[in-house]
Amino acid sequence: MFNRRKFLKASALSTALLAVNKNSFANDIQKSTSIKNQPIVISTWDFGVAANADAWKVLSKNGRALDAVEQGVWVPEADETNQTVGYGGLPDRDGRVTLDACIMDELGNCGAVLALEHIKHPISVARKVMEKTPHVMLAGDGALQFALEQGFKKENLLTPASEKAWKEWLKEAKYNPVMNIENKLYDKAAPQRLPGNQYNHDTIGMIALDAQGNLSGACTTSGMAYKLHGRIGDSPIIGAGLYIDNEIGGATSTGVGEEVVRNVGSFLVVELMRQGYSPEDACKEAVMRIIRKKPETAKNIQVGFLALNKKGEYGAYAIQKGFSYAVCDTKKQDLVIKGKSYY
Ligand code: SD4
Repeated sequence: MFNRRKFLKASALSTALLAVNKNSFANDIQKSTSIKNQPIVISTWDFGVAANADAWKVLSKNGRALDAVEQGVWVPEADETNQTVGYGGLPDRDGRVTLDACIMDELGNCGAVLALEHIKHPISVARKVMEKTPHVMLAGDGALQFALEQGFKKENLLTPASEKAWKEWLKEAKYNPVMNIENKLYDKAAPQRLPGNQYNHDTIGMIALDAQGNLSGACTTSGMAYKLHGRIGDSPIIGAGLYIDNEIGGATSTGVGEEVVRNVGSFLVVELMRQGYSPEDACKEAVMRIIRKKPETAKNIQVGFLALNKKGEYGAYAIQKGFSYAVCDTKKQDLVIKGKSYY
């Protein structure tokens, strides 16, 4: 029979245990941060290597993690051969390149732009939203107007290669937004994204820990190719595509954003690390939530999480095989790791 006193005693005990766990993790962190911090930067996909290298230029000079992540993700944003981030990104179904990005610092400040057009570096506009306005997010025309007021240049972001791919798609115009070619199902749907093309991957999410022991993160993407105009994924949503808590760690995601938003994925990963999960286990549990809720959907989509904790430990987990991430620290500058996956 249900015994209220026993129940209260048991829940008080588990709260106490939780408090002990939490404190021991906090103590561990304190110990590790009292040692001089080793900077580290991690980011999604193989193209993260080049992005990390630029972030490292900041971190290796004792620079701030926030500057490192902004500078790092500029690399894929400016790379026209990368058709999933920034300039050269594949357009929406109306042929418009709309970009999503967000940034978060060690103080919990954050900024984001949603469906921003014509600006090559949406991450820097997101940073301006964070630093120059009392707001967190600006969308569409308002985001563009703000960017122009801040001195950003208006550019055409649709490159001939992306325009050609879109026109190919228009022939059938089948509304089957494609993402993550490592899932074979998408090879047929997106023949321009064939394996072997090192730039055929998606969003860049980057997290850095600087020599002062502070964390920051950035996430930037052109989103789903041929999406409905105005569709927003997880990438510019704080808590979904990116989350940083300077006491615990940071997380970011890539893949089908709708499932990440439904589960507030990156926030979940950070909260699991707060409970004592390792970065990889936290990412795995966040992936398992998606799989448990929608096992049939999950079979055919990719979602990957990547996390870094305050001690500089990192890990990742994805639904499908093929998710990779790049790591750069004092020991190795161009490490690419294949993330573990459920399938
Ligand atoms: C989105 N999560 O727009 C992004 C796209 C992505 O790997 O990350 N693809 O839903």
